[in-house]
Amino acid sequence: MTETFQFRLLAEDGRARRGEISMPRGTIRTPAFMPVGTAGTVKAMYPDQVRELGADIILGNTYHLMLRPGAERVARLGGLHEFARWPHPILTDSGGFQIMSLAALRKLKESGVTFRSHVDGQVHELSPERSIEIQGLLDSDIQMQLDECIRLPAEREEIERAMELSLRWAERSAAAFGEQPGKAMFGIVQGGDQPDLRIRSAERLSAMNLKGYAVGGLAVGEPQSVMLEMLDVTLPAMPHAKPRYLMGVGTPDDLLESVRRGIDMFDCVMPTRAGRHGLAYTRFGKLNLKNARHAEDSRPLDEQSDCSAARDYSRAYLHHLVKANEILGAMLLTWVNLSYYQFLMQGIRDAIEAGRYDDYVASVKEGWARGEA
Ligand code: PRF
Repeated sequence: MTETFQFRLLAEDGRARRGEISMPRGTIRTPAFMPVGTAGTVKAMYPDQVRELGADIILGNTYHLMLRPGAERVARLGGLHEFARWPHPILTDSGGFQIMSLAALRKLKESGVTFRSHVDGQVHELSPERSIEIQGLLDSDIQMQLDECIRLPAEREEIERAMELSLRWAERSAAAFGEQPGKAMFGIVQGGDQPDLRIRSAERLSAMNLKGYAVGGLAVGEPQSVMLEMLDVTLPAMPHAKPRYLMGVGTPDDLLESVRRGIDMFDCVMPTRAGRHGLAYTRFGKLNLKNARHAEDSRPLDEQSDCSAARDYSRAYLHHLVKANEILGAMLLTWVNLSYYQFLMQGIRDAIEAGRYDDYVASVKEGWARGEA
């Protein structure tokens, strides 16, 4: 641990990177997967359990926490780490993306965005400055600039307008954040599926000399091939010596392919949300526990897993819990999925260090293709 935010590259294999972010609340081993704790909880998991699986950092959301219980209230209660009993690093998203997907009556202006809360219908305003203020009240370790993310497909003019607005908001967010040695504010590259806009966004953000950079506006309706092409053109235009975070991604295959192209950090609701919907991710691929073929299957999901939920409970029992809508079903499958995601990240980090990343990816995909034992 260090007094200041620092990123070190420890090993590289092709474009894949193995690194370490050090900050006062802890060290983040990269490539890292950040479980999503939207409302101050990684749904269906105890904080200690999340930590034990190997998560060095979790994600929180400005949008949800500003509406409920309110940023000022969290600050009065000692900040988000104390409130949620997670003493390790927290990254918070800035709110723009969640407003676009959840809030009603959104109005976007140069100054910021006005919206109606999905909780109680109250009208709120979020500007780049207010977003950074809220993230500060939460005491977030890695804060994100306010940006505008456009769903794909979209017109080039619309993508360009949102990208340019996001660049101006990056300047304002950076000014509001100021100098905070133990924390970081990341800029967000936008530009949709337009290579030249992606490069322009990456270069203009790079010139702002921020502590880290995210790639936003992907996994928003385009095929995986387009997302990977955008990473191919965007990442070389981003600073080599700073962390690179791909927002809201993705499937296990997305993680493998994005790390191959130089991504260091991810967050996604996929393992937690899928767990609450009866889906399990394992070394053998994705399984739907709702399926009747599991009803009398006494085998566990993966008898060799380090995760008790994957090793010690039968598929028949998990099937029953999911069918009966029991809380324990969501808990066990969320545990299985986060365990698999962290297992995958550990494998990724080890393989890069050993200079065997391509072999590792091939062997993981072979396991998925072979299916269950
Ligand atoms: N911007 C922000 N948060 C995000 C995204 C974005 O573009 C995405 C897109 N995949 C997920 N979360 N601020």
